Amino acid sequence: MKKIVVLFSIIVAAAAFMLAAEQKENPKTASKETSKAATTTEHKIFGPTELTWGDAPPGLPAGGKMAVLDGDPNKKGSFTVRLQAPDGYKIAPHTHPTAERLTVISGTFHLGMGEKFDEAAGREMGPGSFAVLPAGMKHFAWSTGESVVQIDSEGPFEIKYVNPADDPRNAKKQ
Ligand SMILES: [Cu+2]
Repeated sequence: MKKIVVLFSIIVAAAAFMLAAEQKENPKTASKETSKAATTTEHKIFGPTELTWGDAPPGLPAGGKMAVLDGDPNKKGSFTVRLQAPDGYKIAPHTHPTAERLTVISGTFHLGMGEKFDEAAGREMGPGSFAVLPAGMKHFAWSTGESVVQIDSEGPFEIKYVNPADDPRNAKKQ
């Protein structure tokens, strides 16, 4: 009986030692992972006021703000961003090479399918509304009042306008 107790405590001690060693190693591997980004390795919690907002990427119309919550939309791998769209913000018909998942956080966002911008063909999406758009599906969107939409997708983020004249990147070149 005594032998079993001794053996058991040795096992427990060894396990505790191994756990401690692993915990010591972890911060190193975590920082290595974040430097090459793209994969989710970090635990993060953000309150709605703790996001860092910047201008939306040049492929989206001016006036939009974007916050990166997870991943890096410029790199390969999953990412989560939020887009803050001012009143009247319009994104002309376009496609993405990967599926896009949209969740409305606040305000009223509208989404329509097809290659022609047509408000009558759009669907109003209030807070809590969700949409998934398969890769390559033509769609357009607009905002009435200021809205915030969360986008979950796979990077690198790309947007291809049905009509190249709608691409704000082309307008900048002229
Ligand atoms: Cu889109």
